[in-house]
Amino acid sequence: MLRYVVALCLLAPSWAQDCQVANIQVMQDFDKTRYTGTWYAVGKKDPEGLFLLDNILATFTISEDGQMTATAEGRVIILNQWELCASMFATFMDTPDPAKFKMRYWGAASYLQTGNDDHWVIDTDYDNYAIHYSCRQIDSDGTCLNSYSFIFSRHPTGLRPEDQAKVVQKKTELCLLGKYRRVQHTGYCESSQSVTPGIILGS
Ligand code: DAO
Repeated sequence: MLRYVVALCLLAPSWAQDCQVANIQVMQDFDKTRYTGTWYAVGKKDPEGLFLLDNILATFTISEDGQMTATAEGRVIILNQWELCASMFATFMDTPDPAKFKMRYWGAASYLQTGNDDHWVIDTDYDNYAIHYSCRQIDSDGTCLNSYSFIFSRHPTGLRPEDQAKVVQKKTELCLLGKYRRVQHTGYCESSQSVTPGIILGS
């Protein structure tokens, strides 16, 4: 019996890191009410054709019907040259797993990105850090071909030192260690307006 327990323990880490999307462990007993409020993206693994660059924050709320919604903002460059602060909106459809949502998102202006993505909460302590993951395309071998992931913090200055190890562990389990970049908060979206390209062109 002991032999089987030892063998299982040895196998567990490789199972957790087999990079199969179907085997990704999400937050247990996720409580979306405790997730509400503002989260600052302090790290990001970009998808193909990235959209949000930096100064990214998302504010989650629960509407009266219990559905989670969010507003988000971030610096973007559209049409390869127009830099602006994008205001985005998102609604989240519940699924049987409380940490897995189907997200629909769109921009305040028609030239911003729209889409439907998974929104999985991998881990959070609700008060300091949260790790988000979305796979846009699963490969024939079950791994993810095109994923993105936000490391969120309640603090715009970044993660607390005591949360770093947990986040590194989760990045590893997602098979994304080394693929994240730091997301800066420079106040761009506070000082700039969400101007339309037409206005930029006319100025
Ligand atoms: O930046 O490349 C990218 C992908 C971002 C998808 C847009 C998300 C907009 C809404 C986010 C709400 C909560 C995370």
